[in-house]
Amino acid sequence: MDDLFARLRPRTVLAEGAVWLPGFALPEAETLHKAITQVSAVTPFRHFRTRMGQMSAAMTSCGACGWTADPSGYRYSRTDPQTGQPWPDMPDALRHLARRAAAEAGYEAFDPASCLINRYAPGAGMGLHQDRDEEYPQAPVVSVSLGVPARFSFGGLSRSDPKRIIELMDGDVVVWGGASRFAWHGVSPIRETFHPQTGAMRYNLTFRAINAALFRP
Ligand SMILES: O=C(O)CCC(=O)C(=O)O
Repeated sequence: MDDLFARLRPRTVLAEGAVWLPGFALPEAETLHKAITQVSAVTPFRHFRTRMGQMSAAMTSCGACGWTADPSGYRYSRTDPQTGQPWPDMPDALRHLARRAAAEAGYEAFDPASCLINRYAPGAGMGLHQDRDEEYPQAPVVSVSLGVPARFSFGGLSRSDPKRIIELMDGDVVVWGGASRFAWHGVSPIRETFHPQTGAMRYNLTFRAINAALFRP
């Protein structure tokens, strides 16, 4: 049955430098859920408020720095503005998974400095955007999906470029770097459905290498 599923959802190149690895993280799902629980017990999920309004996905981070947002902009910081403490270390299981996925997609040297954890309740999504805050274009973004499915749009370097729309399932990984590092992408509002481990929620882990000169206290 698993083999059939893998054959129906094969490894897929989405664009030059961008690879979709269906089910890649599934064997580690249990460990990943534990890691999310541990991290969020120390640095709770929160909805950042930006110039555009409150983000619908709740977020937290682990690693040497974490992504934060407020009405003045977006940045990576060494400490969580909510707790005033450094972000928790990135659990080894997360780092290893990200490195293995990057290598599988052709990025052997990837070493993530940060893991952003997004939690989507039904109706939450993420508008089309590019990941530009890292200033480390040589490293890819590694994105791991857990829980209920999501419709993911992946386009080109211009906002108006045609988009590939794929259904990301529990355990799927997408890696984008090289010619696709600044591809526009987004997540449609999550539909009301159920997953045995996450209930109605979807979690997404995005791993990134970041120019350390940018870290703010
Ligand atoms: O949730 C996802 O699949 C993508 C998340 C994302 O685009 C981001 O964190 O920048």
